[in-house]
Amino acid sequence: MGQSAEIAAAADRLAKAERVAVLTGAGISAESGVPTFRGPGGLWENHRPEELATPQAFAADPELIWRWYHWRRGLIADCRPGPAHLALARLEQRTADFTLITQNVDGLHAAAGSRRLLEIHGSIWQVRCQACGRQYRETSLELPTLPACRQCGGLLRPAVVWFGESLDPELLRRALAAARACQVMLVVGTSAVVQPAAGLAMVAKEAGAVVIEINLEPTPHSGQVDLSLRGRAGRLLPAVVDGP
Ligand code: BJW
Ligand code: ZN
Repeated sequence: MGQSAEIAAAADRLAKAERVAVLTGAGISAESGVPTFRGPGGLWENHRPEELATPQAFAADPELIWRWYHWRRGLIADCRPGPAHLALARLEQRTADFTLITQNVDGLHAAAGSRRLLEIHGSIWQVRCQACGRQYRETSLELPTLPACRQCGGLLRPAVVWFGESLDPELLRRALAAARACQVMLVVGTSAVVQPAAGLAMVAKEAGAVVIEINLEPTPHSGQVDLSLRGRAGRLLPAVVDGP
């Protein structure tokens, strides 16, 4: 099948589905200017995400980790949702049962208008106090390198999920339920190596859903899904959502 036939097949499946789940990763925000984690340009000052995104790294050197997050918050603050984010917001409007599961912490899906949204790795715009546990939204780009809790002065951390930490059990429960119940799952812009997120696509597949992948590169999922579309999310997703 050529790519235009694949796009038409994907669009047809999606148009007929009443229950749709979507799993997104950093690739969907790449065209908005948000750096991905893996692949070209995905490194930060020669550190790998597996070295930075851990509670151990934060405990050992909170300044290093906060510098990474301050840098990313500054970049993301200038980014706007792209055509792929907007296509998912349109898809939500017309789909009776819809769940958007994102691994992204950038907030661009909400900015595009998505509401039935599960941010399973948290948000870069939320902080949590290490001392009193309070969590709140903090969007200032003028924070000190080591920001302190408004309430108790304790050390804040980004309210995101690091390696070795559990996902919010309620969000994970809802994500798994959506994966089990959907007729079509779209998997967009994720390298599909981080668990449990990546496993959601196979949960959907095993429960009988048609799984459609959109990615610039092949992933561990590519051989197992029903359709694997190779290219930019900003081009392919609007075509799949609105029809070619
Ligand atoms: C485009 C594009 C364009 C680019 N268009 N496409 C089972 C087996 C083995 C290990 C584990 C397991 N279960 C749990 C683990 C441990 C671990 C894990 O998965 N490790 C693996 C790496 C081996 N998981 C965890 O620790 C999770 N916690 C957990 O499971 O708790 C219970 C438990 C703990 C310990 C042991 C067992 C159980 C938590 C994972 C948290 C991940 N956190 C991060 C950081 C979030 C905060 C932050 O942002 O700072 O989440 S890591 C980072 O990776 C971030 C992302 O959400 C995540 C996924 O990355 P993503 O989105 O896929 O991005 P990339 O960059 O990898 O890929 C981009 C893709 O886009 C590429 O494919 C490009 O081709 C594509 N692309 N441009 C289309 N224009
Ligand atoms: Zn506090």
